[in-house]
Amino acid sequence: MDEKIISLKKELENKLGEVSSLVDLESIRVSFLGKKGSITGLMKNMKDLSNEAKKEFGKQVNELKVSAAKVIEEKTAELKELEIQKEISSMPQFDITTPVDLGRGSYHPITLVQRQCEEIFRSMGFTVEDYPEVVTDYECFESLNIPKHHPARDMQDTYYLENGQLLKSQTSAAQNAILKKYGKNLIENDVPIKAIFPGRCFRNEATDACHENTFFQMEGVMVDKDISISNLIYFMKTMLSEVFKKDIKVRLRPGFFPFVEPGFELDISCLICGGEGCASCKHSGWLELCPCGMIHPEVLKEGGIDPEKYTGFAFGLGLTRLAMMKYGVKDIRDLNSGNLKSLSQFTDDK
Ligand code: FA5
Repeated sequence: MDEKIISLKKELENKLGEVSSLVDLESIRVSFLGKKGSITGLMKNMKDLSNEAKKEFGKQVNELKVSAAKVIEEKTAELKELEIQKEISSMPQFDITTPVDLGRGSYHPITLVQRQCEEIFRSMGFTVEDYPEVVTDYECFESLNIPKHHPARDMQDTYYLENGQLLKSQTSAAQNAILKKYGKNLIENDVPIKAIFPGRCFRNEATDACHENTFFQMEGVMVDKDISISNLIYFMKTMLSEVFKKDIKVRLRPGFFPFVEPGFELDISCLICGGEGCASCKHSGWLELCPCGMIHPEVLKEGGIDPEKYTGFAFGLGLTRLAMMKYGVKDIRDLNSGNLKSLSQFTDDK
C-alpha cells in the first residue's frame, strides 16, 4: 500500500481517537474528505504515475475514501449518543413511581348540603330532577309569567348566548317542564306533582359577602288538589329543622315574584352573627334564604294544568347561602375560590 495512504489512514485514526465533539469531528471530516481535503488531494499525485500504477493507486485511494467516510459516520453516531446522554443526565430527575401525597379529597360544602336536602325531600315523597344550565327565554321567563320587557327581568340579568339562549338565572326555569312532565299523571291518576330540582344559577351582578355571580338554588314544587300555604310552611319548616338539627329563627314576609301569588320571602336569622348584623347578612340580622309562594294560575295553565282544579306551591331555596349558614362561611366568595385549605375542613358528619 502506498506510504501516503498508510500515513493518512493512521493520522485519521489518531484524530478520531481524540475527538470529543461533533463540531471538531466535522472539521476533521472536511480536512480529509472535503474538496480540499488530504484524501481528495491524493488524486492530484496521480498525473505523474504510469497507467498501471494509476490504476492501483486510484483503487487504494477509493478504498481509503470509503473506509474514512464509514469510520467518520460511526464516530458521528457515537458522539451524538454521548451528547444525548449528557443532556439527559443534566435534566432534573423525576421519579414517576413515587405517589404525590395530596391527601384525601372532600365534598364541597354545597354538595353536602344539596345531598342532605335531596335526602330530606326524597323521604317526603319528592323526586329529584336534573335540568340544563343553558335554557331558553321561554323556560327562564316567559313560561313564568314574565313576558319580554317585564320589569321583573331587571332583577335577574344573566349571560346570553349568541343564539338567544341564556345561562339560567333561577332554577324556576325548570318549572314549566316539570309541570308538563308530571301533569298527565296528576290529571289521569291523581298522583300529586312533588319534585325538587337543584342547579347552578348565573347572574350578572356585583359580588359581595352574600352575592355571587354563580350560585346554587334548589327549586321545589308540589301540585295537587287543595294545596295551601299551610302545606308550604310545613315543608319549609321540616326541611330547615332537618338541615340544622336545631331551632332556627325564621320570618315570612310578603315578596313579589310574577310566578307566585301570594308570594313570600322566607328569611333566616343570620347564624354568622346570631342576628346582631354583619357583612354576611348585610347588617340586617336576616338572610334571604328561600322565596316561595302559591304557583300563579297563569303558570299552571302554561304547564297544562287547570288552575280551577289544582293548586300548588313553589320555593326557590338559596343552596349556597344555606351552605354558608350551616358551615359558618362568612363570605360566599370563599365557596367558589377553589381554596382547598378552606374547603377541606368540611366533612359529611359536620
Ligand atoms: C328567585 O330566584 C326565585 N326564582 C325564587 C322563587 C322560586 C320564588 C319559587 C317563588 C317561587 P331570588 O332572586 O330571590 O328568587 O333568589 C332566590 C334565592 O337564591 C335567594 O333568596 C338567595 O338565597 C339566593 N340567591 C339569589 N341571588 C343570589 C346571589 N347572587 N348569590 C347567592 N345567592 C343568591
